[in-house]
Amino acid sequence: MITLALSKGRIFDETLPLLAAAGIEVLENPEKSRKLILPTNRPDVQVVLVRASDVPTYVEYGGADVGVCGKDTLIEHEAEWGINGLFQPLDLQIAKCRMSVAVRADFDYAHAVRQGARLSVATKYTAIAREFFATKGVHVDLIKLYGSMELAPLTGLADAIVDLVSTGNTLKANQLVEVEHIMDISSRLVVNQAALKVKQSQLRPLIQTFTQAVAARAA
Ligand code: PRT
Ligand code: MG
Repeated sequence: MITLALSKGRIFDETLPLLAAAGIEVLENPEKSRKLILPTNRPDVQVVLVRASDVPTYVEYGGADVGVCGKDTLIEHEAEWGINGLFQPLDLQIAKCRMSVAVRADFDYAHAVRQGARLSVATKYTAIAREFFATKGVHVDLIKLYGSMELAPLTGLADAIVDLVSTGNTLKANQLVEVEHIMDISSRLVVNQAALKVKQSQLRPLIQTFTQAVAARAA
């Protein structure tokens, strides 16, 4: 049996076409079903639904053999726990977005940086934010949040946020503007290294088919 860890929402939705390319069809809709283990048309493949930030943990400790998660999640997981026994063979080029710094439209970020001001920055992505501002030589007080980062500058909780942006609509709707592009983000295939050895005959062809499907889409 191969167990694939996915999170509901965009990662699940955007992984489906890649699974289809490998002849794998998930037999239940996670938005409708309450099941956490979803069968597929292949008796030897099942999908487990976990929180996006739990995907690396599941795969690392063998609760799943493979998984799909954002580079943002992988960087934060690695900063907190290290990455042990996780093989990352492939950038799937799905769930694309960018990690950015945003502030209120009336906040002069460039001026604050020039002045060497100390910035308060609210984010779920503390490792990425810490590294980015340290490299830039800007002193920051990081405030850890678990969601709705956009609210922080509006309520005076923080001067800036570090968050993911795709269309930019959420920022716009909250009168925030992007002032730094930290990095581009997409989702990766992650594989348990021990499973890769033990289940080689099942996992290698899967990785190969995914690789071909990603290349075919890019062409
Ligand atoms: O929601 P939960 O706390 O369980 O976890 P999660 O938010 O990490 O999971 P999920 O499913 O929301 O996101 C999974 C992965 O999708 C992330 O780790 C990213 O790699 C990727 N991804 C791609 C995004 C976005 N695009 C994205 N736009 N993740 C989140 N967003 C959010 C962003 O945080 C902001 O609130 O969407 C909002 C901005 O979107 P726009 O289109 O208005 O700019
Ligand atoms: Mg989310």
